[in-house]
Order: sequence, then C-alpha cells, then structure tokens
Amino acid sequence: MAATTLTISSKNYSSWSLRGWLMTKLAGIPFEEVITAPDDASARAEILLLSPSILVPCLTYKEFRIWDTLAIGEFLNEIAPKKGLLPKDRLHRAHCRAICGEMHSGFTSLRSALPMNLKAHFPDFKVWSKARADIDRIIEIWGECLSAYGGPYLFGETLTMADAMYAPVVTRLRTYDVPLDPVSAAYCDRILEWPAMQAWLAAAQLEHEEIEELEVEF
Ligand SMILES: N[C@@H](CCC(=O)N[C@@H](CS)C(=O)NCC(=O)O)C(=O)O
Repeated sequence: MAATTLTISSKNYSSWSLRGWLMTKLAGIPFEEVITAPDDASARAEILLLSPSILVPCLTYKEFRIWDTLAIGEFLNEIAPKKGLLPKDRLHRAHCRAICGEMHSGFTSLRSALPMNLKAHFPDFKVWSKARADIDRIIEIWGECLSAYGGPYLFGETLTMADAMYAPVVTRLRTYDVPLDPVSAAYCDRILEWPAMQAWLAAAQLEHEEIEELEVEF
C-alpha cells in the first residue's frame, strides 16, 4: 500500500469524504484513494480495519491512522505548513478553526434535509424553516469572511481548510436550487471552478451505485 492513503466512500453522496479529499489535495502530498462501499457488510469489516470509527474519511500516513475530518485537516497542516490549510495569522487561524468547527458539529437540519447528491438536481425544492436557518447562518459566515479577508476565498487569496469544509454546502445549494445573493453565488461559482472540485465532480458522475433513500423526488 502507498505511504499515504485516504479511505473514502461514494464521491456522489459522501460529503465528509469530499472534505477530507479536498484537504489532502490542498496539502499537495501524493496519496492513494481507497474507496469503500459502507453499505456492504464485508466492506464494513474492511473499513473497520482502515478506520476505527467506521467512518470516512480516514487518512493513513506511514501506517498511522487519522480519522475525523478536522483531525485530518489539522494533521495535514502540520505536515505541509506552507500549503496554507490554515491562515498564517494566529487570530485568522482561530477564526478559521471556529467556522470549521461550526460546520463539523452543526448545521444538522441542512445536512439531513438536503443530503449531498452531486448527480441530482431538484429544482423548486422547498427548504423547511430549520434548514433555512442553517443556510442563513452559513451565508452570514461566508459574507463576514469574504468581507473581512477580501476574498476570493473565505480567508483571502488562497484556499484553506474552511473552503474544503463548506464545499459540500456549495454543491447542496446547487443541487436543491437554493436562490442566493450575488456575493454567495459568486463564491459558490469559485468553489465549483476549483480544479480539485472539478475532478471530484467528474468522478462522481461516473459512479453507478444509488442510495435509494437519497434519490427521492421531493
Ligand atoms: N465527524 C466525522 C463524520 C464522518 C461521517 O459521518 N462520515 C460518513 C460518510 S459522509 C460515514 O462514514 N458514514 C458511515 C456509513 O455510511 O456507514 C468526520 O468529521 O470525519
């Protein structure tokens, strides 16, 4: 096996896999993907060997396993400090960690009501009020960051782990046709143009398996 691997699951559905994968790309370290199918019993046994939490993503670095996306991002920042996963300034770094943490532990209504599904498109989707409140808070976070650091990314001129954390929100807003103000819409376009994001989106289109519950027509 390669010295560094990233265990992920579906590129179409797994938002945490996308976050971890974008962070690993940002770190610029060579890695191999290990793709698992979490619904399959034998695959679950296999993933347990690769990720103690049975959750993905899980980074294996020189046989050492790091699971949980925030821990992966922090670790990558330590081994590739010049890649800017976290901002240079201490206070900006704290701000970046705060909004990454907010994504990691919150927005459950958005995450459950608008699951990531890159191949789908649900025009005129009705967003219920709790998910709407999550979206409003995310738009507020983005607006504050873009205005404080001058864009085009959340912490200024270069991508950070915050952009990776919020990237699956960008795709959800597109999948579920959520209307956006011009500043947020332009930020979403920028994230969708990110070459690593483009590569992930293209790979997701080629996936065949479907998770039935997430394919409901709303
Ligand atoms: N807090 C974890 C969340 C990871 C997570 O929930 N991953 C989902 C995929 S998006 C998963 O592995 N689910 C297990 C399953 O589907 O069996 C992290 O930050 O990495």
